[in-house]
Amino acid sequence: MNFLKNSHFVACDNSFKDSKTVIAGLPYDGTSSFRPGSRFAPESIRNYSYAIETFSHEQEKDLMEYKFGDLGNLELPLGSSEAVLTEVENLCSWILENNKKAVYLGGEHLLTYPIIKQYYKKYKDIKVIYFDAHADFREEFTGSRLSHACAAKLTTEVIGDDNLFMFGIRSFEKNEWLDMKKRNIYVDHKVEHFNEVVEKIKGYPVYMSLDMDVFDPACLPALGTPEAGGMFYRDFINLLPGLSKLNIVGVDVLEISPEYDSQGNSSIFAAKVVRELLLNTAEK
Ligand SMILES: [Mn+2]
Repeated sequence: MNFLKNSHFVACDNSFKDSKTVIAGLPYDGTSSFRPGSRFAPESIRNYSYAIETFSHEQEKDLMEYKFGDLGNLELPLGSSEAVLTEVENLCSWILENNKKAVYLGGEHLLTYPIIKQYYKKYKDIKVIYFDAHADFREEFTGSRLSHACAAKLTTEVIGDDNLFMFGIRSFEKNEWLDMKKRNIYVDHKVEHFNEVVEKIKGYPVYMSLDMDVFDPACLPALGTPEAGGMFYRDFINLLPGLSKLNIVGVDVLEISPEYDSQGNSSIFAAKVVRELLLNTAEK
């Protein structure tokens, strides 16, 4: 495994050994179906992290008070999805063996699949909370099952239908809709119901997959596949008390395409979300 490192997320400057939670960039967008470029997001989010405070008044915690590290970007054999997924599995396995929590910065949503495969090896009772605008439940997309359009379906193949909890989904292809209904997949458009799920899954190891297109393109326009009708920043902040009751063992933040970010708003928005998630999972 090789890492390319130009900078680190603000205040995440501890060594891997000393860190309790590590950031890892996964610069892959090989199956993006509309506006590629999420491979550039990890570096962009890091750069913009210097424009925000390390302190969150929402959680009354400061990044400086904890041991966070940033591995940089995993060097990936771009061009081959299979080879990329193997590298991501190797990275994830190594982080888990060392008992670290991780915040993965993508990159596209297919990356969740190899990550979940490794988490499932370690935690057989893992639950996944999946925030997205899109169902990602296609059987295949343009001839391949290894596509970001199939990420949620691939996740259920690893953890089972009952262990996936999807929020914010507002875009379904007809067959996805029918398949998800038939299989009784948990899908809720109302994040207000999030706390009911929290009560159900607290005590279990939980992985959080956050496709940033769950947010409304009005506040976060630089996305691979923007979709009207999404969450706003305040909706996310309202999730934090629930999240802090959960045993979050890993997080991914995906699908920002910074080439469309002419004002930098989307990366700075994402940097603030990452700060809150790091602090939410922080242990001293
Ligand atoms: Mn999506």
